[in-house]
Amino acid sequence: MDFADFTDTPRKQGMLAGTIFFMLIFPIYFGMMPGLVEDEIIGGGSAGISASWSVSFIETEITENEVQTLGDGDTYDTFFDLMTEMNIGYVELEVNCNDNDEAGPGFTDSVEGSSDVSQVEGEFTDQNEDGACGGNDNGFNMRWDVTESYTGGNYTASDMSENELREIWTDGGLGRGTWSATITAEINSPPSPLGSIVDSDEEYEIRWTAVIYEVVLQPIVEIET
Ligand SMILES: [Ca+2]
Ligand SMILES: [Ca+2]
Repeated sequence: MDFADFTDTPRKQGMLAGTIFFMLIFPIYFGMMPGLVEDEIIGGGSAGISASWSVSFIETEITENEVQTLGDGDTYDTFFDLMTEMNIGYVELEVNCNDNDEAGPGFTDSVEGSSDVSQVEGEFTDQNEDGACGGNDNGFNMRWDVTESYTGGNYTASDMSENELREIWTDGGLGRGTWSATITAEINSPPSPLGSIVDSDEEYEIRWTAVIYEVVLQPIVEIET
């Protein structure tokens, strides 16, 4: 049997071409495989390769709402137990109130709040806020970034590896625990000619929100032509 026996029909020529193709391709394929497999195991993807990435975030909110009616000088302690397997972007406390118990302006109720982050994992700074219950200002907001500089906005990262990006977009396990704050009501009432009290209390809506996220990294492939 000589070489002509392999090539004397178009079918045999095709088979021979296919055989040569795989003889060339397989060593290249299997030569690359260990590297690809290693990256998958160590870094969850192409760990060492710097490239451009589209960075985006899939967000979910964990919320807790309550409404408390407080009289002048009353205080109320609110608690938010936060536990999640996902990354925490930030935690926010909003206290809203809208005093419409008087006809005119001048006796608007207000609220003060001070946080207690001592039962939360990490070094967070306590905040003090206050706000009137009317006008442009209904109540107050407090916010703590758990992942540094978290906005949730999409962007393009250049010359970064996947691992470098995943190190940026992590909360480091912080922010878990019990967030809490004490709010104090201030009620203002106009003097009534009949001696009765026009306004004696206010309704305060307390809303805790934790924005948690999963980071989505997509390589941007540029094909040079
Ligand atoms: Ca009032
Ligand atoms: Ca009121």
